[in-house]
Amino acid sequence: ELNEELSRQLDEFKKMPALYHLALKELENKVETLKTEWKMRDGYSPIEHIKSRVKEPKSILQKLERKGYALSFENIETHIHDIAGMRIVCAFVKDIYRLADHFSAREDIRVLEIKDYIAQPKPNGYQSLHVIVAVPLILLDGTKWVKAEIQLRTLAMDFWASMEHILYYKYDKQLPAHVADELKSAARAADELDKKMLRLRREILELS
Ligand code: 0O2
Repeated sequence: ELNEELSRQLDEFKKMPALYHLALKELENKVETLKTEWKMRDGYSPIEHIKSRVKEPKSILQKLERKGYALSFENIETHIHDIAGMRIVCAFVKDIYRLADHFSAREDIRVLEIKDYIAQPKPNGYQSLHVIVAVPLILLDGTKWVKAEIQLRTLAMDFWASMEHILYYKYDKQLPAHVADELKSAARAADELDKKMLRLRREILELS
């Protein structure tokens, strides 16, 4: 019986990367369509760029352990939301919320959870809107809704998060206090830059 369960779990593990890749492709296609449509209609798209990735098995297992769950296929599916991950970088903060609202209104995307680290940045200064979604994959046995995490950020937020990622890993997860303070102040500077660009945009629009 144990062997049967083990072999079922192994089968599920083997299928996993392909399913998440396919779900990401479906999601990419939806977002590309939006981007093109926006460009045709308004002359510009609020989506600057898109990046997606499937989480490495090693990182999935590390995250599961960090969260305190036993290793099983069910625990991975239930508790790890970002196996399929997409990052959408936008020009302005309001574009981020516009996109999130659009996702919520669609029938071919289920919004499961929204974590608003823009309204409430993380203690280290991290800002992004995380939208956990499920997208339908039509398989031979029927429709399977596959989870994905969409991180929506402005260019300034993305710049900060990318730099923080580099610096954080360089210090092997132990940041000296003054570096952490400087990083937080850099996050505030990024936020100021976003606000300044928004003010400039308003002025420019008023000119035309
Ligand atoms: P990687 O290597 O980027 O994939 P939970 O809400 O606890 O169930 P989770 O997934 O821990 O789940 O939540 P959270 O906080 O929404 O973070 C998910 C992802 O957001 C992270 O994935 C990062 O990609 C990004 N992120 C969150 N906080 C920070 C931060 O302080 N700095 C940077 N640069 N990115 C951050 P991973 O798996 O941690 O990492």
